[in-house]
Amino acid sequence: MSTAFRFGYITLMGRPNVGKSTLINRLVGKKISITSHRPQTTRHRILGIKTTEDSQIVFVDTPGFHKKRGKAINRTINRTAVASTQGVDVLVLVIESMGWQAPDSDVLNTVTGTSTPVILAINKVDRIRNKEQLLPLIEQARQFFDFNEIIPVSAKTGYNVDRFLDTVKLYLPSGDAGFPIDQLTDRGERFICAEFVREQLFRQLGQELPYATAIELIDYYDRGKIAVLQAQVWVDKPSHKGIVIGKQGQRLKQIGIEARKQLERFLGKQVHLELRVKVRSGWADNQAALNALGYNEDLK
Ligand SMILES: Nc1nc2c(ncn2[C@@H]2O[C@H](COP(=O)(O)OP(=O)(O)OP(=O)(O)O)[C@@H](O)[C@H]2O)c(=O)[nH]1
Ligand SMILES: [Mg+2]
Repeated sequence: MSTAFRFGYITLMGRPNVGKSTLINRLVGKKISITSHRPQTTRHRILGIKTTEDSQIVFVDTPGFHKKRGKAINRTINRTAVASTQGVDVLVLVIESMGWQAPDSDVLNTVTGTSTPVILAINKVDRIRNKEQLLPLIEQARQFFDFNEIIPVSAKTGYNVDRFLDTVKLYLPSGDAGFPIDQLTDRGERFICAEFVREQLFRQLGQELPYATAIELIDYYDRGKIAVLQAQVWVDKPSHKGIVIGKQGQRLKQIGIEARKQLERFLGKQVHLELRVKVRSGWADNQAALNALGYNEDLK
């Protein structure tokens, strides 16, 4: 008889920008979820699947929860974040090593009274020189909540990520793998390709503009050695269109170049990417547009 194989779901929750998606990518060993220094980069629930000899752990990446309500898209993103904390085996609250902030408590408040084990991951410990500096933060965190475990990590360098994995695994029930062992995510190539283009909007556009954009993948053909992708960048206003395109098309070109690099790495083949910009006024506050872009699928 085989020893107990473990299978279960672990949600990474946290305020925007603490490094949830970077941590998922590190855990899975491949970039499946986009990251940027801007808050609310992640807009969907994305599964990252880690299969080891004795377990299959399904990590659930969630959008950063923030209290401000804003447009329909912000409400949908928050609902997705909260819905993703339900029905899982373990919750991991991700915070930054630089200190506990009020929005960390807001996230914790969304799971008040939960009977699910809650583990605290203190991320970005590469940002502090001396690990002893963490002790006051750990003490403070203990007073806020009775965490089952507190584990410092760096998603960026990989510090302590193996120990994190070994520890969280112990909280999973025994059970057979729920996914094929070579599957890394529940998301298809089309979704991830559109996300890689959106990542560049988040990384390359200034101020509020990334929040007023979305990506629609129009076409995707796989021609063996080369993948051909056509994507449309949705913007909210005609004035945004000019900014995204830039002087003599330079901005859009740069977005395309960087997105293509990521896509080629992800798909393992040459990519031909065509980008167009389209004005869809008010899309971010329009439920039908959000449905068309798949923003409500995570809530079904
Ligand atoms: N120094 C350092 N930076 C990190 C680490 N982990 C993530 N980052 C950076 O923090 C920023 C946010 O990372 P993300 O992974 O996009 O954060 P997130 O929590 O998924 O953010 P949202 O999707 O917006 O909620 C990026 O610039 C990352 O490169 C880390 O361990 N150390
Ligand atoms: Mg994210």
